[in-house]
Amino acid sequence: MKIAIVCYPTYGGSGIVATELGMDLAEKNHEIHFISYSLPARLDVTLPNIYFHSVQVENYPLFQYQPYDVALSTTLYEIAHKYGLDCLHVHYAIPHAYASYFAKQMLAEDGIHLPIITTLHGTDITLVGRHPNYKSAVEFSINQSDIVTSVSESLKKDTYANFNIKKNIEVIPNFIDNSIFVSSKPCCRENFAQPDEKILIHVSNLRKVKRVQDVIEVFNAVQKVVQSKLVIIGEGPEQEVIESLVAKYQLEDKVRILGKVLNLYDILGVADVFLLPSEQESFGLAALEAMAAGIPVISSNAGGIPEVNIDNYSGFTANVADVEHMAKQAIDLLSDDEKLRLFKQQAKQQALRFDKANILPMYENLYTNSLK
Ligand code: GMT
Repeated sequence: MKIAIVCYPTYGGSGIVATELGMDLAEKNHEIHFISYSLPARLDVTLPNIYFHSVQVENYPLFQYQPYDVALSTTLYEIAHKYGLDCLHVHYAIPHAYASYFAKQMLAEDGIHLPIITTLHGTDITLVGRHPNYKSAVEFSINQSDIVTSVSESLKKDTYANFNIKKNIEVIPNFIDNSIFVSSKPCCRENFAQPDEKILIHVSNLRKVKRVQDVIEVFNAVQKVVQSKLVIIGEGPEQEVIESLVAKYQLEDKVRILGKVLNLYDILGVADVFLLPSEQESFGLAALEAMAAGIPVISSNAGGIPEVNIDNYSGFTANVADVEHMAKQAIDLLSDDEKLRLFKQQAKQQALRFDKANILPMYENLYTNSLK
């Protein structure tokens, strides 16, 4: 099939899921057209069956805000004409579902039917999407999509609770290619910790919703009992919060902030515990990636996280902001090597449930159904 995928190109989870999905579909001989304002971070455009089309927005002085939605619907309209697309899969409702509705209407004027599949990812529903400035347009464009999916049961529930949705929402969880972790060799443990130290890790875009202050609070409590180091991967607006807490607790020698890294999966492999204390999280792709690398997750129980991280199996969950409980869970786990070994195995087992071999056919079915 000829499928266009619209996504954010940045390091966020929705862009990663869209990119991995497109590359896997291309490997299965579908023709995949990625459409975004710049090249998606993980996209390998040298692979067969992959095309990338950038959305160009002219900088016109009259506009205080450049109309990206208009440029996106124009690009979609043109690509659909030029390549004879079978369907369009948009990731993150704002503004992708909205722009695709207008592309669909323009194509309908030319006698072309282009089915739209919208995948809801998280804050497009739980945070930004329900803001009064966006809500009506988000609700409208979800209802106008031919097929709607969400990445967790929790997000599906939130969507029905926050919007007047007249469509069935199908849950298709995010996925991971576990085979990558079978052969990958953890790199450079010695660069992060002494052999007798444990390593805790956090990966995110360091936004408020991630509660990075809790990452430091938990680590501060853990390092008083268990010899350990903390590695933080990612960039974002809350970096200053991290830095000031690190200074407050004098943890400069024990915390490394690496920024965005290219070899995330190799670095994940050196860690013993992954921390994800988020305030909201529709799924928690970063936790799934950690589990696939054999790292147990200590997380909050927000949103869809408990669908991914099973309490007392692949790791532990606690109430949002309960740093004391999270620290205790981490200390218990890191102080018992036998238990840690078992939880590492169980984390890997749990990640297998989300293997791409199980999830990809669900999307392929949707595409086929969208043609009916
Ligand atoms: O919704 C966001 O905050 C952005 C989005 C992204 O692009 O990173 O993250 C969401 O989608 C991911 C992929 O489906 C999920 O793993 C994240 O849990 C989700 N983030 C939130 O719900 C906060």
